[in-house]
Amino acid sequence: MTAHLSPATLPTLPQTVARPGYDRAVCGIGIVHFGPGAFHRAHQAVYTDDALALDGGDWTISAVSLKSPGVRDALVPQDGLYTLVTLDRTIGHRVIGSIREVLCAPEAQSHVLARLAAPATRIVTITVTEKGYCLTAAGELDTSHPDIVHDLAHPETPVSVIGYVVAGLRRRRAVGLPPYTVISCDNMTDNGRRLGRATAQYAAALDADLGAWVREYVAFPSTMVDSITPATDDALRQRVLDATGVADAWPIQREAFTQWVIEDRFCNGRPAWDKAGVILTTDVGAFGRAKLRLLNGPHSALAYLGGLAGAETVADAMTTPELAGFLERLMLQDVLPTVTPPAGYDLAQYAGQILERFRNPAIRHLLAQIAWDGSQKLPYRLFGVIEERLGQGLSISRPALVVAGWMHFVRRRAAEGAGLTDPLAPTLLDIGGRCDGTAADVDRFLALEVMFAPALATDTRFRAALIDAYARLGNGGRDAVLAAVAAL
Ligand code: CS2
Repeated sequence: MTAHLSPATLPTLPQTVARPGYDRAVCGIGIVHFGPGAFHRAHQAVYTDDALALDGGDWTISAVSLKSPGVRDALVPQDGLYTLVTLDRTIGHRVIGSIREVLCAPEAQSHVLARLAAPATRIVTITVTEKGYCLTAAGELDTSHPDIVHDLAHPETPVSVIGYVVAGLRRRRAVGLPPYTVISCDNMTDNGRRLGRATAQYAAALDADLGAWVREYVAFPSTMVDSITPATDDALRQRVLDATGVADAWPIQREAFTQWVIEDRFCNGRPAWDKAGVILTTDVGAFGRAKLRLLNGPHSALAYLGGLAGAETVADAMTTPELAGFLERLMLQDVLPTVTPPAGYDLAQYAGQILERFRNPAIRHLLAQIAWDGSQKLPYRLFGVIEERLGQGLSISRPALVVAGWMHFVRRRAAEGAGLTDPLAPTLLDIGGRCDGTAADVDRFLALEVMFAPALATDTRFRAALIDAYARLGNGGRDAVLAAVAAL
């Protein structure tokens, strides 16, 4: 019979499998994490695992899913343990122990709120993806978002992450406890500032004094997070079973490269993340913009243009010379000049390293995964580049081709009757269904106010570049797309 990963089977693992270097039983919970998907378990939980091994402390994690019970069901029987596989020239296997509690919020609401209000909780970290923050295109709290409408009416039984964060802060303030630091680990420009502003707006809508207290006492450091983390698949589960001899219900895979930069602003202590390789700095914005524009933007470019051209994974797309050439030109000629390098950074080298990471043959990173939530991702990844280039009177043909690629992608999904993973899916599929391949399609998309802020949507140069790019992509089929990327 197959043995399963658990504290009892840890000692039976082969020596080649690293395991927690600290006594899990004595390290209390100090962090509540919302959104324990693959990225959290590949990234923050791993840095915390390292920090616990190096420095100890009560900094283990209570991992809270806001919707689905899947992670809880997989990890509770394993006492929170899971295997991390790093895929590079050599393959690494390691069991991570920093998650000590796994909750599914809708089924454990009072437990989650009590955990947030506990004196020992000193940090809340968040990976809920761009859409989970309920922000408008202008970056304000979207008070018409159904989850926010719900939470403002029922603040003690929230459903949104901001609702939970504030419900916990409110309880702490009521009993005179200090707040926790709240750390967004999602791919958004100035993520801490945006989250801080939206949280204070929400708190003030409930109670003006609470809003003022949040503004004054709660720290929302901005972060830059980076590690390519393809979704878990059956091949990974089998790989883990073969390498460790035990079955893991939800192992995680990622590249060996990892980076976490955090603005050094905490209001209630922190683990020894610095000893674990986290960069603590006063200027995280430069790191964030460099990464969003040079890694995530090009990733989305491959997702839409590569996907239309029939490639399945990032590495596959990178073996198509037309796509790889376009990507390199996009990064070096269009994006790079808009990025101010963080101190000590050589941007050309950074871009080269990213291209190398995209080529990693050990990783099967599905373009379909990156294509999710385009309406949420593209503004952070690409629109800043476009706006700055327009501001300087520079060409935006290549970035516009990526946005037009997304439009063709939506159109194709609608035509095929296939679904879309995007919070705007119903609207997008409706637009896609009405597309007829003419310039009018571009206007249909540009009318999406939640995605295109007015200044951009009404910029005639942007519209003209999109119409040109949309036409260059023809019917959106492989030949047309490869010809279009090769020509730019
Ligand atoms: C990707 C990111 O899925 C996506 O949209 O661009 O998840 C990317 O792999 C990570 O940000 C890398 O750090």
